[in-house]
Amino acid sequence: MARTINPRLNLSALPSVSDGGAFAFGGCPIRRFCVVGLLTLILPRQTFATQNRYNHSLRKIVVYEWRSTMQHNLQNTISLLTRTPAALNTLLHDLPETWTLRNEGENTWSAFDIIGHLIHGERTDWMPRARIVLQFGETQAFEPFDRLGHVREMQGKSLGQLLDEFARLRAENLAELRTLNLRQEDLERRGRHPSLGVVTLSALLATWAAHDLTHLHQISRVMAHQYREAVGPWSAYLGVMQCAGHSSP
Ligand code: NI
Repeated sequence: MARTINPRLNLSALPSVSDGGAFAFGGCPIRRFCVVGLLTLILPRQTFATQNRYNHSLRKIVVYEWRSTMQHNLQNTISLLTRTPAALNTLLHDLPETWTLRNEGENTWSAFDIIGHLIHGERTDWMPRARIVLQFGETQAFEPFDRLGHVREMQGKSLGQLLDEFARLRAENLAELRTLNLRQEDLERRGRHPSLGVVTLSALLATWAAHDLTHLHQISRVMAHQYREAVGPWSAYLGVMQCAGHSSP
């Protein structure tokens, strides 16, 4: 039977994760106490076996950080795309409208607008374009995306209805994507974007996932903006308050 050890003893032997700032054990004794205390609560009786697994996971994190980016992987894309509706629902459903209907000023979007935009993308962008690539290749350009299409999607609907609609459309699209059983040679097929020119199906699907993340990022920024004055001088320490702008829709 593996001997019980104190998890605190091995933390100092870990690779340079603590130097990367994620845990920051070094600088602040209060924070160090809190982090170690939290770990002690979470991991009350670590064994060598579990400790080794824990260290192995941290080593993997360090290795991932060394790599700049990952190649497109369809299963990883689907994993991300599957989670976005629930993430948005958890954050936004029944949240007071003062969070969800406010924007960053004239001609900017609220969280409500952004969900409408994501719905419009499910209807007109990702899978319709994937179908065009598979059917016509480069010979038929995609329809230009309507960046104001969300206005029609939102009319007369509550945020709860929009979140439900987004979840339903996303589930339908992912069911269709899985049914296609795309192979590597399919992912390398090329289509024609009306302004970017030739693009691959792989890049289109990777963009679908990154587009979710860009709008999660935007929602975070729009909502944080509402407390720009409320946080007072702390705004200088909040990265979300320093973000200069969002990519085009
Ligand atoms: Ni967008």
